[in-house]
Amino acid sequence: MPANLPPQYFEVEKRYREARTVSDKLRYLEEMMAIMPKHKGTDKLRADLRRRLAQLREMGATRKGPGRRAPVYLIEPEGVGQVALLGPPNTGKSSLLAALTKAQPLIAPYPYTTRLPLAGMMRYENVQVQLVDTPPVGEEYLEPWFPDLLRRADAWAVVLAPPEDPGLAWQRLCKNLARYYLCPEGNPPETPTSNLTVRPTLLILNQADLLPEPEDLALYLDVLPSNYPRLAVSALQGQGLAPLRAALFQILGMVRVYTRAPGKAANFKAPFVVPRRTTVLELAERIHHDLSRNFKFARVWGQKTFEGQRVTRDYPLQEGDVVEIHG
Ligand SMILES: Nc1nc2c(ncn2[C@@H]2O[C@H](COP(=O)(O)OP(=O)(O)OP(=O)(O)O)[C@@H](O)[C@H]2O)c(=O)[nH]1
Ligand SMILES: [Mg+2]
Repeated sequence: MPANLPPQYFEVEKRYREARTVSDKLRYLEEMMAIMPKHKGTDKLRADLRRRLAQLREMGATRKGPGRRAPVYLIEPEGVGQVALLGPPNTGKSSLLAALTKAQPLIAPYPYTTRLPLAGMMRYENVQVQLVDTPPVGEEYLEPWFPDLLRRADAWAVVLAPPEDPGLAWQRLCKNLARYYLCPEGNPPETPTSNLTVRPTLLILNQADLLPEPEDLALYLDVLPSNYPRLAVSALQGQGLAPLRAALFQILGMVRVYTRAPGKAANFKAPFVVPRRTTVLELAERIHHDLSRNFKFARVWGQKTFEGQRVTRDYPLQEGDVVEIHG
């Protein structure tokens, strides 16, 4: 047995042995490769895993015809948007993914458990948001796919936890991200840089159950910058998860609108999810080209003031609007 295999290797290996599908087996083998330390003692095992990977890939390829399977870190976007969960080690990123979606990530009391990203779909009322759990961001070098994954995400949710000072952890994280030209929106680097990837960001203080006194909780939250949405939650006890679902949708900057045909009721189960400030004409264009070409006016029933009022083509849609387009 090669020396120094970390405990999570054996957990993943167990899942690998129990996996029934080729794609699950592939996923766990890739995870085992990522977890395994690279030194002389693991050379033989590494070669053995590589051989098994090649065999499995071949099986996968013959089953699905030509073309290679995409690597696990290329996550196909699904749902109305993708939010990456990121942060320092052991804060509960994987626990949150497990609490909010049906995904089953590895969760363990030691740091650096997650080695590869894993996606899950989170339901929020009538929409699905894709969450991606990621390996921890520490001082060390990030594998190239990691910043790429963060660039492809629509928004980021930073997961912090006591007892570490979340203000300091946040500053350290921003510094680490800046090395890869990644910047949470509203926190520009001191030296202006081009090629920055800026993403709307939500701050989550997880493990709030460890701070049962309200004043302690307030103390921890207050050190986080107030220009970001800040939420205290507990993945373990399920505290604050309903507002977190809403916040994870809202950070995407989208609104839900509903269409109705004249004289018919709107279908509230199937919203159009469009970026904030989308105009009613842009919505018409999205539904059908003819609808925008023949656009005359629209009627809007809104949450606040509108009750079937006529609006012009440049009316910016609001969350919850019901729209009737007249051509
Ligand atoms: N008390 C408490 N413990 C939690 C909570 N969320 C997670 N934990 C525990 O914290 C430890 C780390 O959880 P993970 O979900 O693996 O954390 P992670 O951020 O994914 O860790 P890495 O992948 O290593 O970065 C586990 O022992 C969890 O059971 C929480 O809300 N409250
Ligand atoms: Mg994890």
